[in-house]
Amino acid sequence: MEKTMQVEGMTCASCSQTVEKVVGQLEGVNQATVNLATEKLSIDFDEKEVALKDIASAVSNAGYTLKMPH
Ligand code: 9UX
Repeated sequence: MEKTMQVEGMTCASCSQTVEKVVGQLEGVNQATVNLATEKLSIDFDEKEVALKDIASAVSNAGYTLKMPH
């Protein structure tokens, strides 16, 4: 499935590349793309293999904050 969520804390292109990398490396994530201007992360992932909270943890470990949908 595909979801787009807000990420806080990204200020330069290296930030967004880091987020794309750490999320993209997770098992079950097929594609992770960041739009730095809008601070949005779009992820194509298999919800049977990876949970949103795992994606949020990876973003958090890299030093940024994923705003969880509610
Ligand atoms: Mo850019 Mo981001 O110089 O944490 S890598 S601000």
